[in-house]
Amino acid sequence: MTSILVTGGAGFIGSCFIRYMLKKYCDYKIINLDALTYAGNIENLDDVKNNPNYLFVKGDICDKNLVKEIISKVDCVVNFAAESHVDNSIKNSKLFIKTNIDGTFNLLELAKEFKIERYLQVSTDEVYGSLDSGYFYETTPLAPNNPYSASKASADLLVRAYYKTYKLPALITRCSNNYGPYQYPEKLIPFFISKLLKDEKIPIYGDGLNVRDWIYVYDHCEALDMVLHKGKIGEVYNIGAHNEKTNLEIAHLILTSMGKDEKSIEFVEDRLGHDRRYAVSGDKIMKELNWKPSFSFDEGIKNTIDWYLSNQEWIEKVENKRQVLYNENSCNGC
Ligand code: NAD
Ligand code: TDX
Repeated sequence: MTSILVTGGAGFIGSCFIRYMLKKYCDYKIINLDALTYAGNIENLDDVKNNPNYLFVKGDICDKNLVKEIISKVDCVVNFAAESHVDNSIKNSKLFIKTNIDGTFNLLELAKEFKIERYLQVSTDEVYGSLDSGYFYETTPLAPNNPYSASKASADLLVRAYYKTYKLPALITRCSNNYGPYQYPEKLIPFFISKLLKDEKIPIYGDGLNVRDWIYVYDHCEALDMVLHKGKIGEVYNIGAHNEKTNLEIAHLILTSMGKDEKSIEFVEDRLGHDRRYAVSGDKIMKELNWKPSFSFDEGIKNTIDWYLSNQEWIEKVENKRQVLYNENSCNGC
């Protein structure tokens, strides 16, 4: 394996993965195909843009001709590209169906045609739905509860079918909630930091007791590298770090770090179909691939909050970009 197509590499996790891979494997070539939606920011990879082993291509994973041209030049594919925000999917799910399902289908078809060595689908623990106690295992039935997770589960099923039917050498990972630098400030942690920087209140959905299982983005990328190289073809691997926190716990932690108190909290209407708790078992990847997370939650969250506080220009820039794209795409008078 020497050349990899990474899709969605200008986003939060994809950019961390590309940086990680270029640093670790100095003989690998990486092509980053990204449509640069509001969530994609090419400057996230400024530090590697002159690396001779890195090439950026602006484009859509649904574009058959473009993907064909790129796939014919690589050995493997790692698919991060997705619409990734649950609240957006609840407002309008159309783009989620297009990118997350049609886009994956396009990649799978071409990966089959060009006999790709390995295809890795970066999925999420949200496909398992919600659970009150215990953990999601790789054998837990899929039960997605919102349009985002339904689109990711659909993509997972297509990947499985391409492995079973065509022997496409595919793997799937399902990771828990990521946090870290460069996450678009719509997701809980950067959104709350961005609000507090503007002296605004932070909106907690419902009672704030929903639980998420947090993993530092670097650890996720390390696990993806492990699965890509050593994972057994056709298998699913959960990735998690056993850091379960309620949203209120996360809110208090951020408030304290930023010298604020609970007067900055505002309880708002609950998210529709709001999953109560996610918690993945990482037993399989830990036992079979000998992977475990390196970052404690305390260390990871400190790095993360420090990064956003030192990179407020980045927050402003990406928030402005969404506004510009929104204005360009909105239809006057129709
Ligand atoms: P993100 O929204 O930050 O990045 C998505 C990237 O995909 C952006 O750069 C965007 O421009 C690009 N993109 C979107 N549509 C595209 C298209 N049609 N063609 C090409 N590029 C396109 O998302 P993220 O948080 O980095 O998540 C990456 C992947 O990991 C997603 O597949 C997501 O489902 C999965 N995942 C995320 C988390 C999490 O906590 N964020 C957890 C588990 C799994
Ligand atoms: O303003 C908010 N207030 C609030 O209470 C926001 C943005 C979120 N929340 C709650 C909803 C969730 O219980 O915080 C929790 C986390 O919300 P998100 O950051 O939107 O993440 P989540 O819905 O858990 O999904 C995330 O993890 C799985 C990612 O966005 C997905 O891409 C990933 O697959």
